[in-house]
Amino acid sequence: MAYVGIIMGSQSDWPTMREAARVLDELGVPHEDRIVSAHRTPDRLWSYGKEAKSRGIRVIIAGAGGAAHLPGMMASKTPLPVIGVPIETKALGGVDSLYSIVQMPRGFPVATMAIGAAGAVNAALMAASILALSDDSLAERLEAWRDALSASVPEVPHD
Ligand code: RP5
Repeated sequence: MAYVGIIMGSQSDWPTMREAARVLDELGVPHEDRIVSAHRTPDRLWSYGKEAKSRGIRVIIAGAGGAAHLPGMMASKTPLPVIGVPIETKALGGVDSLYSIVQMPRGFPVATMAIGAAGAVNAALMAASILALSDDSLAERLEAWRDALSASVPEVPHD
């Protein structure tokens, strides 16, 4: 059963959102990956939001670009924590996505990450850290992942 739902507004978001999927795979966190567009498939958004919790999903990662309404609409529809990933855009560099996702009205939060691939990776780590609160084995794997990243950073720069 998937614990994390990775959703995105378009197939074109997958190269970014796949980074979240990759990190969840590394951490052994089961996830499902779906295209759910706030504008093009609103009925799919509605039913996904209505059913995610009862299907066993615990955290939703939502990536969208431009007029990026998917994370916010999903936060309105589900009590689950929603982590938003602003997709980088050609026209405005992803600032449009960032502002669309981050400026939620009070009452319906979206935990908004950085623009692009860094945001997708961090969304996966944030989802994992939420799940790790009630999963000691995952907490250990997450700590090891972080330690490995720290160990990979050289102390001295090289040419
Ligand atoms: C948004 O529109 C999607 O999240 C995507 O980032 C953007 C462009 O979508 P495509 O025109 O590439 O399908 O809904």
